[in-house]
Amino acid sequence: MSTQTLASSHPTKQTTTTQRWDVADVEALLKLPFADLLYRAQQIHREHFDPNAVQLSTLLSIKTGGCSEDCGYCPQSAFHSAGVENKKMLDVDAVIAAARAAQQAGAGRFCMGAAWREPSDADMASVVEMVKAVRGLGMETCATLGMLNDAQTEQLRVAGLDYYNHNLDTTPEFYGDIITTRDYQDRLDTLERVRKAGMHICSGGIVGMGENLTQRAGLIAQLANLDPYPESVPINNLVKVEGTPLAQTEELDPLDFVRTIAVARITMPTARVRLSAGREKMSEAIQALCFLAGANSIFYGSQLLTTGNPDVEKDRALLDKLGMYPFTSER
Ligand code: SAM
Ligand code: DTB
Ligand code: SF4
Repeated sequence: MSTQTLASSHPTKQTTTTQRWDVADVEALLKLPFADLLYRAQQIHREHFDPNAVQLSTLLSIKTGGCSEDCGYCPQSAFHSAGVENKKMLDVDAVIAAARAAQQAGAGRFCMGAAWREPSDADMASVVEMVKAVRGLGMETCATLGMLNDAQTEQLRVAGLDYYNHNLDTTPEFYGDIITTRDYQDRLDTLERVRKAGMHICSGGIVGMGENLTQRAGLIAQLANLDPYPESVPINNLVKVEGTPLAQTEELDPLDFVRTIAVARITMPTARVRLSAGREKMSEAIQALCFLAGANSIFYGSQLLTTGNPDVEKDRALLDKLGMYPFTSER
């Protein structure tokens, strides 16, 4: 498979795009004997990264609940009854205080999430202040606000946003089973805007939503075929929340989660692959296998958006046990 190297807007890093991945090729990787798969992923990981360094991102929900989209996995959708309280947007001072605390705890990146289909102009004015302030602390900034138009994308770039998180979530073939209120193409359009504006893309998906192996391969192929592929790739294991349509979904075999991480690493060699939602229920052994498979980023802090995550002490102890350490800023 031939590779081509593109200079990214990032001053210290290059993003490598690889020739298109067929879903069948990705599926074949997912089916490799486990040891062969992890060996391949680990080799590629070591070619591009210090395998013991992990990037730490802390999430904050800046606007919680009452979202007008019907994403079947999400406790914040107004279509479901997951008991999430609909709150107004946090004020800038509260966000700065949370970012400062995250920084003191060792996080390098701060990601601000909002339960919006898309931000309004009034929302944007506050978000711009938040991004500027968090950047002023010296942290990498990330936001996930839903779909963006050109003007909003430009506002975020000017404010100094480093990463925009917008997940493809699943393969196009399974997407309609999970979300009906916006199209796959809407997501691709937002990613394209972010890319054109020169910001880094954080885009991944959720596994364990009842997708089959081909559909899981389809998600990875979609991400890997973005040109260039995302700098940051969060792989979420579905957090099943009572009151959401996916609450009773059958549990994904944890080793299949590890396989997904390995295949993300192989197909997107220079991306930060994030072992994302779902860690609270994951054993330390499975998390260690994920790191061995090429994961080199985690959400850090006891809260994701509305659900829990391992607390800082627990994660520090795990990283210590594995001889791993935080990766400092890529900016
Ligand atoms: N509203 C914006 C959007 O959807 O683009 C941003 C926030 S939304 C909560 C960000 C991402 O969180 C979703 O795209 C999805 O991948 C992830 N997510 C939401 N609920 C989840 C769950 N229960 N388990 C795993 N990931 C989840
Ligand atoms: C991502 O890929 N996962 C994060 C972040 N990007 C925004 C969100 C996970 C949410 C899990 C459910 C919740 O806490 O509400
Ligand atoms: Fe809204 Fe985002 Fe949740 Fe979908 S994932 S319901 S867009 S907050």
